[in-house]
Amino acid sequence: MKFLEGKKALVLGIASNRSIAWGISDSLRKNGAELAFTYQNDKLKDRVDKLARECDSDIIMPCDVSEEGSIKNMLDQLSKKWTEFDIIVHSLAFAPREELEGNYVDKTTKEGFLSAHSISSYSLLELCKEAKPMLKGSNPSVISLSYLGAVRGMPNYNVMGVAKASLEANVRYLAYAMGAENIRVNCISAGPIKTLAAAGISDFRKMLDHVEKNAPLRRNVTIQEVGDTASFLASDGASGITGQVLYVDSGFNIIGMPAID
Ligand code: 0WD
Repeated sequence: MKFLEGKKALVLGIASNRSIAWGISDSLRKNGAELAFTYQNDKLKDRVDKLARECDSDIIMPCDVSEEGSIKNMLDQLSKKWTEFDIIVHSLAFAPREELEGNYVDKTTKEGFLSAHSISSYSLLELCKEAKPMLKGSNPSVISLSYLGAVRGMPNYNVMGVAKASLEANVRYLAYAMGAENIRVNCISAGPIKTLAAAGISDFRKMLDHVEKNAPLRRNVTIQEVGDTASFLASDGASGITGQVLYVDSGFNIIGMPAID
């Protein structure tokens, strides 16, 4: 028996087959989970539909977390197919592109700050709040995605780093608040991976090169590796783990200085 057999997972944040959410979906499916998907807008609908079919799923629903009521509407729609489910994958974030380069102080606006926090962090709370009555099963698991910029100063990551710090604190408070109902909440802090969202970060190529040269494993990670870690966190094997930030980054977060050649 596959270790996620009998579990149902809702996945938010697929934009392409390079998305981290796709690596996670592929792994969850291979390990036996049934899947449902959301797409942010009509432009992405066909692409998400095609990827859903690759996972034997015909449940795809619109959800733009920045729109009032969108999460609730999506869950109402889902409840017609599933009365209960086990896993939420929250793999989405946003900050205005022009604020993801240059000096944090000069570039950040109040509007950009608020939208980055609302879409990248608050949406996880709203999702948990609305989905809680449906999150049942042996060991329900909520998984989000963070980045090292939450806890370290980074060039260009700017307001997104501050929003990720909020997300990581949000994960701890959600874990604390929902633990009594046996709902676990964790996030994976992934190393840099070339996706559509990453393309919006200035000098992203240089970040990939830097990790490849300096991380203990001397390479970047893949969406498959992040996916397999998410499958573990979603499984009964991780039933004692909640409120954690788990690094899948070739060990980059532990280094104290760059490699000396
Ligand atoms: O290096 C990377 N790629 C890393 C990404 C390293 C560490 C963490 N992450 C995080 C991201 O910050 C994000 O939280 O992983 C998560 C997934 O990001 P991704 O897979 O790199 O990016 P992508 O394939 O672009 O998917 C994210 C999608 C959006 O795509 P675009 O390209 O439009 O930004 O998030 C979705 C959207 O489809 N999204 C939304 N979904 C619903 N409502 C919204 C929204 N308002 N905004 C963005």
